[in-house]
Amino acid sequence: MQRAHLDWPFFDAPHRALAEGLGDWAAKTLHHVDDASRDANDTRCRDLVAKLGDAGWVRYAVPAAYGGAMEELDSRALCLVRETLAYHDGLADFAFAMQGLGSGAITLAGSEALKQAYLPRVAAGKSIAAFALSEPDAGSDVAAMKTRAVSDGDHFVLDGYKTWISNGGIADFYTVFARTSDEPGARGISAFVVDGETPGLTVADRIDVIAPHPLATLRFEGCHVPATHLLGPVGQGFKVAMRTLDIFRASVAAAALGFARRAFDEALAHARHRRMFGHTLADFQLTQVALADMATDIDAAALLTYRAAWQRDVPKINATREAAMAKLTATENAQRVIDRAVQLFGGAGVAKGNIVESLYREIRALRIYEGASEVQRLVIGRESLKNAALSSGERRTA
Ligand code: COS
Repeated sequence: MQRAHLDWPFFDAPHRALAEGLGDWAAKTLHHVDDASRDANDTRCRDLVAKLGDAGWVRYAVPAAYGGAMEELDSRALCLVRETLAYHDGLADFAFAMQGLGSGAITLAGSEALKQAYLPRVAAGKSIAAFALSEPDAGSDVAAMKTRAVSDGDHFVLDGYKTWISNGGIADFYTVFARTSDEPGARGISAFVVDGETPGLTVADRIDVIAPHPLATLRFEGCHVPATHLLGPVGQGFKVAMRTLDIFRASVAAAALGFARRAFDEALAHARHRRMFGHTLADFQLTQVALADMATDIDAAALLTYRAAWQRDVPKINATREAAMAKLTATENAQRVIDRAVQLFGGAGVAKGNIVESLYREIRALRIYEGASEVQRLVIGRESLKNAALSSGERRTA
């Protein structure tokens, strides 16, 4: 994997050391695996969480006070880890990402007791995390969720369904969002930590997708969750979800970047060695045009991704718009890059066992989950209008 971008001014020395150390470890330890059965895939996912935990890489998903590697959740480190893991093994990236997304709301909004109880085990890879936001009738429109959490004093009682839950069925705990009041839209939603073994929480269905990973629909039926497991104040759950997504959306961009870089490297190697019409594939200008577009798509995605991460980490300016731009561009560009790689491979590009074939399936979901491309456009448009209103307001009051 090329590392030239590590010289960019977005990074500090610890980031460069992280990318190099993880890159060397991943090259020795990981590899893309095709189409395991559901059980084998669950087992591999559990093993990867443990392996990444033992090697210390999951520590980047948690702050230092709770067993993490860096003082605070560092977007650039999260992105570098995901980019590197995705390059080598999609399921390893998934395993790491879910530790971060599943525990992110605890880091951002959990009580000290919850942080102490959950985060060190997440960082060590000893506890598997999951994020339960979507519902059958509330995907992009999160505020339409129907799962209810009713207080009975010491507990909240949860009833409803959550779907498309990554790690559903194998997680040790879930960050669950549910409606605690009838206030309209986003206002009546609260966030909770729910242990996987809690009575009343069951797996209603497992979902098989084109790039297999643990995924399920969860059913909550009279599921009693201690009131102390509330994340942030009652009614603030929507904001907790959005703040969590603001961090992890940039890391989805980074994962897409890792997949794209891998496809590009595979395509370059293939083009340099594949002979046709008395030349190598790389000798044809048509091939060079394809490679040029791939390289440019990759750099554009990388610049937006690390700009968003840097903006959150260094000047600490709200990066909602920048993270949305990064996710939109990196996932759409990666889909194009991988598609071109498949085309350069010809028939071999769609054959099982070829890495570009698995990347072709792997990338598709990233344009949908954690905010579909359409939602990212909505976020970018709204933020742009908000900024325009703010600056014209400033001019009027100046
Ligand atoms: N950080 C903090 N607060 C935020 C925020 C953010 N990034 N985005 C919105 N909010 C706040 C708003 O400021 C608003 O607060 P007030 O009521 O105090 O004004 C509140 O949250 C509601 O915001 P908004 O009106 O924008 O919510 P909408 O219901 O219109 O939803 C979208 C906006 C579509 C952007 C949101 O539902 C979304 O991101 N959907 C995709 C969800 C997703 O990623 N699903 C995948 C799940 S993980 S696989």
